[in-house]
Amino acid sequence: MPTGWMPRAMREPPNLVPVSWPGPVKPCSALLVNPFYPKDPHASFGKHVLTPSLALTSIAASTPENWDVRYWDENLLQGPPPHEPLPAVVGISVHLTFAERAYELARWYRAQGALVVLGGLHVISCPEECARHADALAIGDGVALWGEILRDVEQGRLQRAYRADFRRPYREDPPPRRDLLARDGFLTTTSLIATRGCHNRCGFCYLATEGLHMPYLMRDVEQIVDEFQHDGQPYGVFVDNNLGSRPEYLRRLCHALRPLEKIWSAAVSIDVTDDPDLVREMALAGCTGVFVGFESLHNDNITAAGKKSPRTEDYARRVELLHRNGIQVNGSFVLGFDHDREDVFEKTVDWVEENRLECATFHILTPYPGTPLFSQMESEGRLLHQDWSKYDTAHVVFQPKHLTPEQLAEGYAWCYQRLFSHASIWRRRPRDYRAMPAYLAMSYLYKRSNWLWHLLIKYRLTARVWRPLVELTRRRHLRFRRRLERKGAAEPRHGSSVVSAGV
Ligand code: B12
Ligand code: SF4
Repeated sequence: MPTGWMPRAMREPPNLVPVSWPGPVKPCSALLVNPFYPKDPHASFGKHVLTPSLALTSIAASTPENWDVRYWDENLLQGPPPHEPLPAVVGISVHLTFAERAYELARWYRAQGALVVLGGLHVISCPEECARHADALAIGDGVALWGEILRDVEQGRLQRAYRADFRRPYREDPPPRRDLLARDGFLTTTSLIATRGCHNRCGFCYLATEGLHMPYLMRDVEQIVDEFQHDGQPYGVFVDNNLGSRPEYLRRLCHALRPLEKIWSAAVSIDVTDDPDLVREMALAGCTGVFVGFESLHNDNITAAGKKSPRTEDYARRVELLHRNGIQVNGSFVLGFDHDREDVFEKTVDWVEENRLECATFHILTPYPGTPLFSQMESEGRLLHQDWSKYDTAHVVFQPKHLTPEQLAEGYAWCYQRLFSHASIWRRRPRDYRAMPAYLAMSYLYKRSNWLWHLLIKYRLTARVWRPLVELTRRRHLRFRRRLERKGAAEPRHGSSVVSAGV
């Protein structure tokens, strides 16, 4: 893949027309904005349109009935968000990587006379910084807060900050407003969330952020089935941090999903393979791909991160178990841990190829503010800067122990170059020749089409291009399931080929 070239639309946010005076606002109207973030030149530009975030569609669902709500995702390349007529309230999601753009949008809307509410992960970890750019902050679960905020606006008593934790049973939450998403603009609009939290607390993960209490909560499986059915798409993506933290729940969910005859992918930790029967249940329920945080192939790195995980020597056997059940594996690897040396890059990609992982995602270790990793790096004087826009796991923001920052950055780029090369795609091809055409089509579309992605996104062609491949995959998967049901255990083969997108 040409990693140097990048269309402007993928690098820079759309221009905001300067405004010099406040205009009239449209009462009881709200706009929710997902800000632009620059895409990683090494990874696939298509990533954003494979897995729509559920943050704003979930909040939109709790909008009071007398309010209008609109949704705008700047990453869909349709220009700047609307401002005429001016919404009374603009809600903006803030993550550290796009915090600067969120603040720019906040300034623009406030200058015109709209009230700006900021929410999202960065508001939870850095509330003081965010408060300078907002009329109100939503710290924590936005679904619990959004309705209250809008009612307070109506009554002219907006507070500076609203707080809600993530302990409330969220089966009461209304289904997300997926109807607000551009249906043609995404591979699927069916992002689903069944659980919140994770049984692990890895020191580098945002779930370990100080003050964030997110116990593992599960929604009723019937709610998930209803939402999946109602959105009418053949493929769904679970955006849960870890769908497999409670195996018994996952089993119940699989039983409920099985009759739908749809396909789906989810993020799980590799210990989901402790029980081969559960893996089979997943396959029979339509799981065609898992996103697995292997993190590292060095056991000392896993131990230092505080992750409860099987030994890395056993990863290969577990990957094979998933493959035997027709489930493809997108492995996530973090580079730059304290036990990583110069050979980490080659060793990791060799392992990915040996085990024929259909996809892999690489991340440079990134200390998110508020996490134990951040405190450690700060106390050891190893943070290079606090420019949050570079805290995107594609830049080196700390001093690695056994590598220079340059070696880490180059090694990261090399990993993607090799993974996206023709040779690597070929080496990782499925053993089953029947799975090959779809695998190759999807790999080339996802990994080698960055020259094309901005056009597919801008002209809303994503669904049109992917849908036939998704439907082909679903049908193949149904045939595979019938064989699996008959045999009781699957023949060795690779899964169907919807890229199980992960972060
Ligand atoms: C879908 C997703 C994506 C999608 C879409 C991203 C997007 N911005 O639109 C894709 C695949 C493109 C993606 C890419 C990346 N992602 Co991502 N992604 C997710 C994922 C899996 C689900 C998000 C979601 O829907 N959550 C469910 C909703 C309901 O929860 P929520 O987002 O927290 O929102 C709640 C509150 O925060 C609040 N809230 C949020 N916004 C607002 C706004 C207002 C106005 C209000 C009132 C409230 C509010 O209310 C919501 C309901 O309670 C999360 C993991 C997770 N499970 O959350 C990671 C996650 C957000 N991603 C992460 C990362 C690191 C990335 C990447 C940097 C990875 C990479 N190297 O490519 C990129 C960067 C993209 C970017 N800058 O955003 C990290 C962020 C860590 C951090 N501290 O910032 C997470 C947490 C994963 C992880 N475990 O580390 N991602
Ligand atoms: S297993 Fe994954 S989601 Fe769970 S705490 Fe660790 S990094 Fe976070």
